[in-house]
Amino acid sequence: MHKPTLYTAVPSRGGMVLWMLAECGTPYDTVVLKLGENNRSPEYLAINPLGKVPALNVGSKILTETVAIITYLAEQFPQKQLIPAEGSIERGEYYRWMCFALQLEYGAIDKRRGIENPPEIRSSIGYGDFETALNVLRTHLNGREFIVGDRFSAMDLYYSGLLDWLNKMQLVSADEVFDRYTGRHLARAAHLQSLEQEKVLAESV
Ligand SMILES: N[C@@H](CCC(=O)N[C@@H](CS)C(=O)NCC(=O)O)C(=O)O
Repeated sequence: MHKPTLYTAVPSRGGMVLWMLAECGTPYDTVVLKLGENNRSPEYLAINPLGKVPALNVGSKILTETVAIITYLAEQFPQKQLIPAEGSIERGEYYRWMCFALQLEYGAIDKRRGIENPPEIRSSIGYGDFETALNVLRTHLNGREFIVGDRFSAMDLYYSGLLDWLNKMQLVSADEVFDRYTGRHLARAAHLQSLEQEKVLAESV
């Protein structure tokens, strides 16, 4: 793979990509933006027209959307086994939980805005209602180490990052199942390494 360049900000979802790059053990360059200052510059809008981070320049193309970036990276480094085998049912489950994560994320934002979905909206909006969706995840993770299959994948990385964020935003209260799940994965060496890298990047801007 072409040496990628990560456009990020600290703190931001870019932290998850730093973690993933550390899991892959691949060299990369970084460009650190200051949100609200230079992420809407014409130069950056040419990279991501939404003016958001993270974005990953992989040479011929730019990738955006954190979960797409980490999934792409997982596929680039098959020897790291960070995504279930192509064509396996576990890969299907990986996609299931990938789509579910995005629903949950927007359910959380709705909750943060104090939006309670009335029944007619619940029946058409993908996540239904936030608490029920969260409970589906909790029930799935109860007694499991990994969200799919029997080894750590990029989807565990994404859910650990998402649940950690929901916890910090106080959108999920202290919970034994989530705490055990995220605690295990956030303690991974690659995550700790990415936190150190984030500190360095924060000081560079
Ligand atoms: N769907 C995108 C969301 C990206 C996003 O919202 N990034 C935030 C930081 S975590 C951002 O760049 N905000 C700055 C802005 O919108 O001005 C992803 O998953 O990567």
